[in-house]
Amino acid sequence: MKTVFITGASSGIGFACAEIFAREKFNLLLASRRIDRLHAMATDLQNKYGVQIRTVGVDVQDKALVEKVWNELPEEWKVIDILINNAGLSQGLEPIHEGDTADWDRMIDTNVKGLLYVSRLVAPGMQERKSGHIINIGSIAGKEVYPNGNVYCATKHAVDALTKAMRIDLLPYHIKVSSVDPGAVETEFSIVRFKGDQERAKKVYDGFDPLTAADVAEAIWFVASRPAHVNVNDLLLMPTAQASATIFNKQ
Ligand code: NDP
Ligand code: 8X3
Repeated sequence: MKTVFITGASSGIGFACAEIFAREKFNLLLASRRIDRLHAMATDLQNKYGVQIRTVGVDVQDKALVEKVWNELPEEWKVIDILINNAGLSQGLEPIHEGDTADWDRMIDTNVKGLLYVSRLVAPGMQERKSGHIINIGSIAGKEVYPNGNVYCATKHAVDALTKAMRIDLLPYHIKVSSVDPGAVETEFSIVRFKGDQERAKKVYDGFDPLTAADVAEAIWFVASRPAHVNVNDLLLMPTAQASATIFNKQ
């Protein structure tokens, strides 16, 4: 059986990926900070699909902790066929001159540095085995910038650049590198961005049908399940009612 490592699996897109990859009979290595939620979902998915699941509580911003958690894994759990670098967040939506620098640190440390720390540990095994697939979750915010999106957009542009760079560096080792870049998906993303303000978060999705986490997870599964000679470099998927980062057809 193959193993998929999904970061940010306790919610939203990562959670939906866990379900789909379990359905497809992958063993799951799941990571996020909220370990209780991971445990609960692992029990459910194990009962439903009979796959093996290992959960790790880790903050990807913490390089030493990421390394410790990885080093303590049993050897068989370090054989990763697919890495989905999904853990990420946005914090705040202010113009650059009013931004909270602690928010900037959290976004850069999670979306960029966290992705790098995890990839640095997983990629050498793929390189040795000359096989593997890294799927980075980017965003429409990695293709365009929008008012007050400044640092979040910069982190997702960095993910876009890193995806291209990884693809070049890992090419000799038959390792696929892809990115999946969604537009608006209704998850906990906006609740996190607006620091628990549920009402403000809900308004983001008023008047149109956003993508669901399951829509994005199905796209990720499509990318992951192409034949060996096919790589999807970049998959940008949007709600039908969204033409660009800021242009919506709201009813
Ligand atoms: P959610 O907030 O629902 O899920 C985010 C996940 O990331 C959670 O499981 C969270 O777990 C985890 N996470 C956040 N910070 C850390 C951290 N420091 N260490 C480990 N895990 C962390 O949002 P989404 O599912 O929407 O987001 C998933 C990805 O998709 C992100 O990279 C996001 O930028 C991207 N994206 C989202 C879009 C959207 O509109 N929703 C559109 C485009 C891209 P925990 O809190 O337990 O650590
Ligand atoms: C999340 C999508 O455009 O709301 O990456 O920032 S956006």
